[in-house]
Amino acid sequence: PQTASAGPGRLLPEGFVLGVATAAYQIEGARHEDGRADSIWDTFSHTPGAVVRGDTGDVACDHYHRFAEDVALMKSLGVQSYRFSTSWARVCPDGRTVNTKGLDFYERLVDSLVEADITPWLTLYHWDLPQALEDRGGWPTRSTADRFVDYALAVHDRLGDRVSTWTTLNEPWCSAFVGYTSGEHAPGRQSPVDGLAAAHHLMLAHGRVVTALRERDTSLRLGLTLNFTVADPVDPGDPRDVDAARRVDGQMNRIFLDPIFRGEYPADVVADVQGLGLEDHILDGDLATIAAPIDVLGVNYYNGGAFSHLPPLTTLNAAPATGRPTRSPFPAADGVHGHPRGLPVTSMDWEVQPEGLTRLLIRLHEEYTGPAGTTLHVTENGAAFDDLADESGFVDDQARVDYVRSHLSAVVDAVDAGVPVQGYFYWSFLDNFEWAWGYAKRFGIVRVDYETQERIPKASAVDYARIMRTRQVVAVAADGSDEDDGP
Ligand code: GBH
Repeated sequence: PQTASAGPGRLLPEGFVLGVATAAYQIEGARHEDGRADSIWDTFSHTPGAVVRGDTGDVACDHYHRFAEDVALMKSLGVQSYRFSTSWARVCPDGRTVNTKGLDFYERLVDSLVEADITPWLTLYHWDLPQALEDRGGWPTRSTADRFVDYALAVHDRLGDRVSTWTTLNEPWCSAFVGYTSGEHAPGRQSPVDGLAAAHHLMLAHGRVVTALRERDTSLRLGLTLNFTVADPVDPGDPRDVDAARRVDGQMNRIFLDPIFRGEYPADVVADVQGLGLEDHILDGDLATIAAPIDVLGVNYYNGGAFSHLPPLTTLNAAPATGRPTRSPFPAADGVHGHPRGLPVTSMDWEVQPEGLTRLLIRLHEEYTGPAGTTLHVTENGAAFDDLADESGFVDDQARVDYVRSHLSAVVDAVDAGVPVQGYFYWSFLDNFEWAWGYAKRFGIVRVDYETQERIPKASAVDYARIMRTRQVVAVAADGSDEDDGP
């Protein structure tokens, strides 16, 4: 098995937290209930051609009505912490006015988590901007950051006494560059200029909320989640390939890491995007605000990639969900191409490369979080596979079992190397609305039957429950060998 190098059992570090993650638009449904108004994802998913098969989040997993059942299932599996997001459009439907009924839902959810002894981990923004704010310019407009502070404080007013970990943004790279530059996600704009403006205002919104929450309560654990790729040159001896990998690393990873941990945008990225207006948006004091110290960096890791100046011989990882024309998410990486390396891939066509996670965590610690005294959590890691359910709805997803074990083992490797990684959240608890792919891709350890809304734990949920119970990444047989090694 992929985990053989880990040695029999492989214990998780003491105090290491295991959890599961979701996001509001992907699971809640209840589109217009109790005063919720549309977000950019409602508008986008209802736009013909934007999402595979025309799927929308109108009902999704109906979690809004089934949260108690979902929390009970988490508890029965032994989940220690639950990472979820609040929907801005539920809490502030017009982008400004607080809707107490929206907050009531999150209060019910948090109370049931606390009651079940599951630690809530709250994300304020997982891509669902109120449409009312997009109509006023969206993230490329500076005032959206002001509205974000008002919204964050309203959520904190209600839940600050019961939630101790607050992360501002999930993956601002996706919000900015998949939403406003490639156009594959809501709101579907296709502009490098808008993407860069959005990125800066997202960062500003993050820094302002960290500052405001810190002023209110110094005991909160504050941070944000970034998505990372580990970009390798196809030919490390070819300077043009090295430059291709540098651009991807710069425009996906360092464009967020450097302002947060060093108070400046990386000079090479600034040079690459010259003429696209980034500097026009940086006002006095912004960089200091963005660099407000954070306690935790959430790391979302799915895959790395090899990049070259040469086009690949076969196309891979290029097909967007719907075939709708999109552009590159990178504002300044023309002529940069991802190349398949012959690694196994998931049904998203993303390469399975657990050692990339070890390298990423070590690098983050050495270059960014270590010097800043910030700890790390893997806030997302997971895979979609072509799940086949039997008549009872059970999915024997051994590929996902291996995926989780090998990536957890990669995290333990990083801990062994001295990186303070304190937890791991599997993405996702439930099969759910996978953005432009709709319900066509399933990431859950729990299967959702979208006809009946039945939840059926997969083999991967059973194995994850075992890991949470035994604290061993790999099951150990009585003779001390890995159980799956076979005869
Ligand atoms: C996360 O984003 C989201 O937070 C979550 O909502 C979502 O459901 C989940 O992942 C699964 O998609 O260039 O082809 O190698 C994923 C962020 C960023 C991961 C880009 C893949 C590179 C794809 N993605 N990344 S590729």
